[in-house]
Amino acid sequence: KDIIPPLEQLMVEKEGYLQKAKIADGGKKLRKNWATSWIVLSSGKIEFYKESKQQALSNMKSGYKPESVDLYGAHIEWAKEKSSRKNVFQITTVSGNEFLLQSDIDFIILDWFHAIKNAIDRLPKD
Ligand code: I3P
Repeated sequence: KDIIPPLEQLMVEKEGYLQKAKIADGGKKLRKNWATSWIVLSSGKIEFYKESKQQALSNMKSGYKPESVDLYGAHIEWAKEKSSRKNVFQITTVSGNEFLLQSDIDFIILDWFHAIKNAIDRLPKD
């Protein structure tokens, strides 16, 4: 048992740190609160960890679960008007969750934007 790693771990496409703010939950607006998040993109989803995944895995004893975002039917768009910060894009899920992601470093945010957009575009549309 547990010799084979979970399939999702084999399918990680991109991971790294970004600034993240969740601004709506199920369509309900939330107070914006930027924080650093460790972000893991795999085929149909994004996971947000409050710490690195490595740290999170070693803290599993507390039943720690990352916030998971279902990318099926999700939208991604640049969101210049949603923040005073540069390089902000928004992900909106079918369930009405809205996340802003940001990095001061242009190539980092561009790489993330295209990786997530490609992941969404590859998913079946219905
Ligand atoms: C918010 C905080 C955010 C800011 C947001 C403020 O204040 O300063 O960083 O977003 O602006 O309301 P508070 O901490 O008191 O909630 P940006 O950094 O993205 O500009 P906003 O209300 O214009 O979104």
